[in-house]
Amino acid sequence: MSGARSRPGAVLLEVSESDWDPGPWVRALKKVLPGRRVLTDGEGLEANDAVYALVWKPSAERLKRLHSLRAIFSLGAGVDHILDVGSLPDVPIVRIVADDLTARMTEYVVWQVLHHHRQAFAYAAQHQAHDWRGREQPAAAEVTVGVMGFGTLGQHAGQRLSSLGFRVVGWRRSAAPVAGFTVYGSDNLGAFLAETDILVSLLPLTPQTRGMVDRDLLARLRPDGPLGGPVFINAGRGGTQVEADIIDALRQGSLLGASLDVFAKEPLPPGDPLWTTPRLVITPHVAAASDPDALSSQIAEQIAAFEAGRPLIHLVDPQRGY
Ligand code: NDP
Ligand code: OXD
Repeated sequence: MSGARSRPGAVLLEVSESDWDPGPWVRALKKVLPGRRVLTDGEGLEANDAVYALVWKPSAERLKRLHSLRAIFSLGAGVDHILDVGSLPDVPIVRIVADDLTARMTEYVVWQVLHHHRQAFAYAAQHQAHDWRGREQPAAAEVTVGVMGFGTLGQHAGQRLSSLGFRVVGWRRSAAPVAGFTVYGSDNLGAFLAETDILVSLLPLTPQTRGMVDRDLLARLRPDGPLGGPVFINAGRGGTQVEADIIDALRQGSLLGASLDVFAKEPLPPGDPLWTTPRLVITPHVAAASDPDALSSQIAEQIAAFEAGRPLIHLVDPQRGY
């Protein structure tokens, strides 16, 4: 017993993605958790002793075998990949909230908003046609960006977009106010959409948000804004969108443009019709990658605080789904 006490509980990295390289995480974690075993799934029976599981798309079977487990850490900000596993051990689930990840997401959102605002598709076509003509360009202040999922990432991106001059409104479950922004709650979706020219979704995937961005929702965006039509950007989760409806809206022209970083099925299959849909930017779920060096120290600090009897922070509410 005393021997077990003197040896700090092991950490298990459990990631079921075939092309995932655990090396950078193992190296970063060993630096910030000196003296602690950092195991990967390959370590078989020894892995069953892990006290903390650091996971991305974990397997239910593996989690069930961790009889000493005290907490699960998501290796990302989202946790649908954990909650989807089904019956989970009854331990706290912690997600990533970190400046590095937040800054990366804001970069992506600002990049895509500017891409559509500055008419990048139209100028790319003009370039191909050697067509030297300036297009009418609305000012940022004339354009309203509506951020669905106005939480940690949404508010930070919203602040940066505001400082570029865009009008930014937020939509969140609680409708809790955020200084400097108009914030709508779940029961005010219609009013939020009606004034939105560029819709940015940073929603988590939950039973409530699954499939919510469909043709009906897209049809409620402001149709006659200064860009000539609405735009949709999704860097939250692909399961929140109905991809056939986005394809139709882009082909029919009711959607001026779209940017998708996340998809119902990832990797996006080679023959998927999204690949050939016009005025669509596709990126392979890279909006805000989890950087092992930037994020490991936060996980180590949480473990140290927890073992010193202080509460874990950034806890997930499994009932709410995020
Ligand atoms: P937060 O939990 O801080 O924010 C989530 C927001 O969504 C909150 O504002 C919440 O409302 C709102 N929300 C949740 N459910 C509903 C609902 N049913 N109706 C209206 N609003 C709702 O999460 P983060 O901002 O840190 O992350 C958001 C998501 O971004 C992650 O869950 C993940 O899926 C995705 N992500 C994607 C990455 C990528 O590379 N593409 C990288 C990192 C994250 P309230 O504030 O009232 O609780
Ligand atoms: C995350 C992600 O949730 O990368 O952090 O998708």
